[in-house]
Amino acid sequence: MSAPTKRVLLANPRGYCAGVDRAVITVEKALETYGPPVYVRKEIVHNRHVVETLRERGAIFVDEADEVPEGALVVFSAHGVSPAVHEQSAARNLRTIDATCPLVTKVHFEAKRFAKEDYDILLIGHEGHEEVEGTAGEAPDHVQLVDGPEDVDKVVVRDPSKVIWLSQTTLSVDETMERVDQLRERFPDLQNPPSDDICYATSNRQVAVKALAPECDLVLVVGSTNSSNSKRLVEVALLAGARASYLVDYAHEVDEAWLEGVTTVGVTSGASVPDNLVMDLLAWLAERGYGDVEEVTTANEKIAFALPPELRKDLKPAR
Ligand code: 2E7
Ligand code: F3S
Repeated sequence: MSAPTKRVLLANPRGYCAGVDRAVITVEKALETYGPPVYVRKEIVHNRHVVETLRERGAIFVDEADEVPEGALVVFSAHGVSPAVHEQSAARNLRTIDATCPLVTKVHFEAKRFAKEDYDILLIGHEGHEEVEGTAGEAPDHVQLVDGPEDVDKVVVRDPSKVIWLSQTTLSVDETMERVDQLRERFPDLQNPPSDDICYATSNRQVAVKALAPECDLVLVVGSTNSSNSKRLVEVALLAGARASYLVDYAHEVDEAWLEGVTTVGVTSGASVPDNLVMDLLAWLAERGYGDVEEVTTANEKIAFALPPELRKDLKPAR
């Protein structure tokens, strides 16, 4: 009997979202326009390769604004910052460019609006993640973080008829809905956000990996270990029926033992991952007999965001 044909199912959409594209171009254009050094508070996006490449071009990554020399230029990462960070930066006379994704800014507005209306805000998200710190920082007196299922019982609200949930943009859609159901059992009047906080890119990448996972013996997700949305893709793939799934930054991190007995390999990547890393992985797989690649398309993304206005005003017009 002949061996079954080895193949790759390649998820589409995968990789860069509009917010990442905008944030990475922001740092590149800031370097071109003002010259190095350009300071960046936190990783501009959670991808090792992107950060290392920008560092080589003259970006200096710092953890906090107080590490930036007085008067220097700093870019805020795509994950957003709290008002306290804006204040710290103003106190040090920093020139700032805010690369916060507009879809995160939208969640910040929601937090501010519902805090002003004196709601208790239940923010579903991962403790310690920069995005959650930024959003919660908009209304620290009104926001309670709900991370795992065990946090639901710990929530204390002042008025159960005035409670709303908001979320981090990069969560598992299904897990978040489970958490909302659990919260609603405790607070039947719990209000939904005015629009989805989990962004289009997060949910589209999860839909795509779900579509291919049941056919896969192995799903490889390209992404970094600190990338929330990339990690979610591994979990979603496993829950959708992939027999195994792993996160790798680079093709060379794939363990050849993972391919033993594998006919179909699914491939996708997180929203912070440049597609050349996926192409490298496809080449690596082709060298091992997985040269037949079929794309599984579940959405056609066309969204793009304008660059931050504070950068745009200094850009030379394109000829
Ligand atoms: C900004 C936001 O950089 P990432 O890997 O970030 P996560 O939040 O998934 O760790 O991906 C792009 C991105 C996603 N969300 C950037 Cl708020
Ligand atoms: Fe924005 Fe979603 Fe990307 S929040 S940075 S579009 S993953």
